[in-house]
Amino acid sequence: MTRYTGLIDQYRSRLPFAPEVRAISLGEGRTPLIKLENIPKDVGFEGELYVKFEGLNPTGSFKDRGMTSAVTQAVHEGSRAIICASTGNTSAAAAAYASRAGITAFVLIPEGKIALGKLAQAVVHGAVVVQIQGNFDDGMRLVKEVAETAPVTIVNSINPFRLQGQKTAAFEIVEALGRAPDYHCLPVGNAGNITAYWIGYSEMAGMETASNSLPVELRKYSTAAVVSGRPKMVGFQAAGAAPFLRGGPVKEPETVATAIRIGDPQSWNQAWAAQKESGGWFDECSDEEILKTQRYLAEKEGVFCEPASAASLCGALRDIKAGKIPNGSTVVCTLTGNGLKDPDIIVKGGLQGLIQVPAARSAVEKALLDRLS
Ligand code: AN7
Repeated sequence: MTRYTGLIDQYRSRLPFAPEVRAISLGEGRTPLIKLENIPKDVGFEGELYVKFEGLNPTGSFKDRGMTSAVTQAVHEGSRAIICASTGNTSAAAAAYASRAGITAFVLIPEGKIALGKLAQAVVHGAVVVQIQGNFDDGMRLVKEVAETAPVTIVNSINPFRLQGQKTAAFEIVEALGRAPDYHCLPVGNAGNITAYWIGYSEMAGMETASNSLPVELRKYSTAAVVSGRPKMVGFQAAGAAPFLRGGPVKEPETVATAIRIGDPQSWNQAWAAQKESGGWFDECSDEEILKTQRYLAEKEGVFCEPASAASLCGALRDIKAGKIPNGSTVVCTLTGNGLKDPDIIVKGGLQGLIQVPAARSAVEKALLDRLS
């Protein structure tokens, strides 16, 4: 047995890091690919339906994959500070990896629109938290402006090292299945993750993609084929924040899934390339559908993801029912973040199953028996 030390050590030969580059890691990656059992039966699906549960990364989201590589590179280049705009998860990861590296994290977050757990994470790890009176897109614009002069490294997904780390999720899926799935479904906000998976799947198949944002001269790593074939990439957006469905930026994005409350995705071209090259599509889910799917997954399978993450399964199940994803297919949905980050959303939706009784044996027994009959 060797101790798992994170995805850079695991996949260094397939990443743009020389052997001597010290990895800044919290043991991210190696998340479970859970095969759903009850939901496929419930909807009459005879294929294989998996969720890649990225909520089990160290800070509770897939951002840790991108942050280990972005911070590793920043430290390697001698940077003393990183900066990002965030709807919450990027800032949580940036804060944690910066503290691990002993550098400063500046995070710009939209006031009042991030899940409380994520805000707590940024604070507890000692990031400098700047709440702006604007949304993520405003924050992203400001980060780019400030970084022109200030000595800080941007760790949003416009930093190509972010996507390099995130592509490893596709590696893990291919290794687990022994092949690429037929369909891969993701929630889409800033569109970095769908781009990263497509880069990862393409490299596993030894194929080129126009989605790769890493400058060619930095691609000193193996892209040797491991399997043949790539999945169709399917991206789901929240209906109130769906620029890929509207054909251009959305000025005032609004959704309960605050993680993907983004109107002007930075990886616009790369995500379109992934969709076109793979033969996939974009679609949207209403807030109501998203929250329903979040609960359905939690109740039926024991997996608690955050609202934005549920968009992938929400759309996949709709496309399965419609036959757009044929019965018998192998489908993977990425659950990007952990439901524990945002307990408010569940409490607001109503605490079904909560019974109040006096502290007496008879009352508790009656409550049990009523529900077993
Ligand atoms: C749970 O944290 O953009 O399409 O600033 O937190 O790669 O942006 C978060 C995005 C999906 C969308 N699910 O991924 C941020 C941020 C969750 C997320 C997305 C995010 P991208």
